[in-house]
Amino acid sequence: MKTIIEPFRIKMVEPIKMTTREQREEILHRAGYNLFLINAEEIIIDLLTDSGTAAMSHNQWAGIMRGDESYAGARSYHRFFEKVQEITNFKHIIPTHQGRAAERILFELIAGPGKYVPSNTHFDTTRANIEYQAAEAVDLVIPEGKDPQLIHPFKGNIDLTRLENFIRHKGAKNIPACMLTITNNSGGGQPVSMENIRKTKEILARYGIPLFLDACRFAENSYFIKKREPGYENKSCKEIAQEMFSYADGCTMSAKKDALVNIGGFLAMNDDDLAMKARNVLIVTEGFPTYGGLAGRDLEAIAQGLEEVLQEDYLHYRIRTAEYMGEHLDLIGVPYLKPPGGHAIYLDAKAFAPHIPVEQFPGQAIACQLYTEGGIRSCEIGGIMFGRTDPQSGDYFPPAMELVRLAFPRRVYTQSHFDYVLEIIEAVYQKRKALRGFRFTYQAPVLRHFTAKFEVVR
Ligand code: P71
Repeated sequence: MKTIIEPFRIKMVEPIKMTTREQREEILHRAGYNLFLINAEEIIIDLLTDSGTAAMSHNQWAGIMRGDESYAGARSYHRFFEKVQEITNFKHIIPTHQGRAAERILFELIAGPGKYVPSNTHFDTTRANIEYQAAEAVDLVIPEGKDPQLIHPFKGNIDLTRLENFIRHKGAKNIPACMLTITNNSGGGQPVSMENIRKTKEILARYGIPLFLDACRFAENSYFIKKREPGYENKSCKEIAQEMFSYADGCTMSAKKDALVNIGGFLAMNDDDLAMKARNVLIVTEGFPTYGGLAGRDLEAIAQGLEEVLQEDYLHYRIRTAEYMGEHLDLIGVPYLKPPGGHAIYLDAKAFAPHIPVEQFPGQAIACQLYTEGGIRSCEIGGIMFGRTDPQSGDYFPPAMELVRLAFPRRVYTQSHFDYVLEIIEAVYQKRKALRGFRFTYQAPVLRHFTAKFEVVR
């Protein structure tokens, strides 16, 4: 079947405001060519992020009404706890207001100067929280994971040989934990195989190092395992998720992704002593351990979302959407990171606009043109986000890939919205030779992509 049937009906709508090309040119100019600085009302299709942008179901909204707002031991906390425990089987589950709060608490307790935390690829908030504790975040994804055109079923896998060499070289006592980001967001939303998770755990166990999953997109990762890894085709996504978590000692979670909610997260683990310390930090900075900075109704919505996200009809529709985008980009010859990830399509900007040098941010040129052409907001994941300039020499170090991420909010847009996005990408691609690069007119010292301003290089 060519048509993706969204496995839901719509009973509440939010109008999209249409704009003209002239209006968008003016808006973009005013925003200093930074899409983060454009108001959401001035966007037609918003693919900036899949984080916190999901549409909740009728059952989640019903849960919002049922939320128990008691300070301590609320009914909603118990429902949340039981659901997370059913999937992860972790002993301690600590709610937080979002993923980075869980990261901050974990790394405050285990990281510090002289410590290393390896991962397949750390997401930027995870890296920032490790570095904030003066520890080092190390990315050890397999080489296939860095080549946008290469097809491999599990491009999110960690390089097991490099991991073991790294542990031997740095010493196990300096490695308080290893992380696996499932799916690997910075590497293109690519999955990690069950075999890779299991073998990572085997190596770590020999050295007494705990494994933590960055579990934001665990359900999408489970579905990829079901579809791509021999032996899992007849297992349910929930069983696959349960097996993935069984190899880990804990996890951080941004519920804004695969818990289908607009805010929330948690930190989970088996270690009693670490959990006690984490709860104590939580009480100082987030809230009492049975709500952790969230309202009772949020916990209720997370519990319900975790139930819905593992339904196969939903996951089929979800992964099929990215695949569908990939198939159509292939037909029109537009280069993108292959195979399509779980939550997004990433255009390969170096191949799309080879005439723009990386110092002039080809990804930004494409992202801006997608906005001017069709009011689409995407996100540059390339030199602006990850490039570094040496303060002494002034030398510029670009990242391995220049990408433009079009991330898909969950259950928000229909197939016709995606067809429109494809039309706009095609129009921009046809006129790609006219794309011009950008230079900074303002940049902040850290996380510059959020607030930077640019001008066009003529
Ligand atoms: C995404 C985000 C949201 C985001 C965050 C920072 C800059 C731009 C966009 C958030 C993640 C993530 C992974 C793998 C932890 C977090 C933090 N992703 N791990 O992709 O993808 O979660 O936002 O709830 O704090 O747009 P948090």
